[in-house]
Amino acid sequence: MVRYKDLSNLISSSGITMQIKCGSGLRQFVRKASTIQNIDYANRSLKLPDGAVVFSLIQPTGKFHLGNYLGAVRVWTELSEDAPAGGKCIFGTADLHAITIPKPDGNAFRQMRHEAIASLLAVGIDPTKSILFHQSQVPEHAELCWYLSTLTSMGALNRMTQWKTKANIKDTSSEKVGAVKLGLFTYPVLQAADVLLYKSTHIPVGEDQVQQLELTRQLAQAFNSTYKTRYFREPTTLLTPTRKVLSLQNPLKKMSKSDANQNSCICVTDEPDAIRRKIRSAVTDSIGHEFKYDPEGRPGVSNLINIVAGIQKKTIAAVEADIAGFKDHATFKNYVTDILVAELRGPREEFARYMNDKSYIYEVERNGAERAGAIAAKTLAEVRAIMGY
Ligand code: AQP
Repeated sequence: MVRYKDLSNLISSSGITMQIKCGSGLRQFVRKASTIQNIDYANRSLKLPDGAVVFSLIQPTGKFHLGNYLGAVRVWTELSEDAPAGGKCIFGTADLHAITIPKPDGNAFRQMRHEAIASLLAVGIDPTKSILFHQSQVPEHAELCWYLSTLTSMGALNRMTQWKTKANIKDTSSEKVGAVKLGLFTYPVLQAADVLLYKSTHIPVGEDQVQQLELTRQLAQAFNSTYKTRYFREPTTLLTPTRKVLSLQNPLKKMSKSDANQNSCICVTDEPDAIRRKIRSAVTDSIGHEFKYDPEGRPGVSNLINIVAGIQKKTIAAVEADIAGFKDHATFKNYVTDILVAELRGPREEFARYMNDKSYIYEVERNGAERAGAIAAKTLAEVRAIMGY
């Protein structure tokens, strides 16, 4: 896992900076590291190089939450509003990955897939500017995954943290390892195939994906060196300042769609009353006379400050200054609630509108699959030729 501090050091050590502009007038600033770029709202500016291919998926495993929104999908919208010249933005659902955890029945899953597309439209992704599709609609993902799996060592997969977290394994000598399903263990190989299939250059994700994207880069190198080619480019990870939103009930772990305790998550589609109730019950601490950012000493309070900073695109210091006069938890939590309710009103209303228009969602999915499929088919034809098939 990359800690915020390590990441900042890594990024600032590169010393390279890059201007980025967003269509909404929002301007952000990105510092360029060799493999990770940090989107820094405080300095503003966001412009990807010509020809950039921005790619990211989200699992349709439940309602999108604040972590998905602030860590990933809001910036997808911002990037696609001003898509790079000669480049592409490709977003969708990771519905093949979604079945690596306990599965809902077919009808419920169908509904979750629709909801995921409706949520992406609701946060403002325009399907005329971006490709929006379901991973399962493009069979080339699975074929490239197979080719890449022949280049992936068990040791590399064993070092990945996600399968251990999802299977609740702390020690790899545990007996529980034998019961882990192959799909969960090899999840990062499919993820590498997703990214490389579109020759993606920039991958906007939350912090939990950093390790898997490093494997993607290694597999791109392994393919190139095995087949003596320069075919695959190594993609750059794009991280937002709110790259890790924590559970409201246990601020030592990340907010997660599949968390059994739904009070741990604020969903993008939550009604104001639900947001108020969840923030009121959010775990904080007993210090009520001041509210400061201190992730180790005060993780619950810090998480709420981080959420506000993410929504308002402010620095942590600016949010601390705004709340400096607060003298009790009720005032602090009401402040956070009001900001969340105002921010999520638009996406909630848009989500309801799209869910009432299923035929439009089908059309978006069909059109997206056709466009994604055309790119994927070309890549796979080239990959097969390189490999000698
Ligand atoms: N808590 C988070 N903070 C910041 N970013 C987050 N993301 C997820 N959780 C947080 C980012 O959202 C994108 C989509 O995530 P995903 O659904 O593909 O997978 P995930 O990371 O496993 O998300 P969840 O919510 O925890 O899903 P479940 O519970 O189904 O496994 C990614 O870019 C991710 O980094």
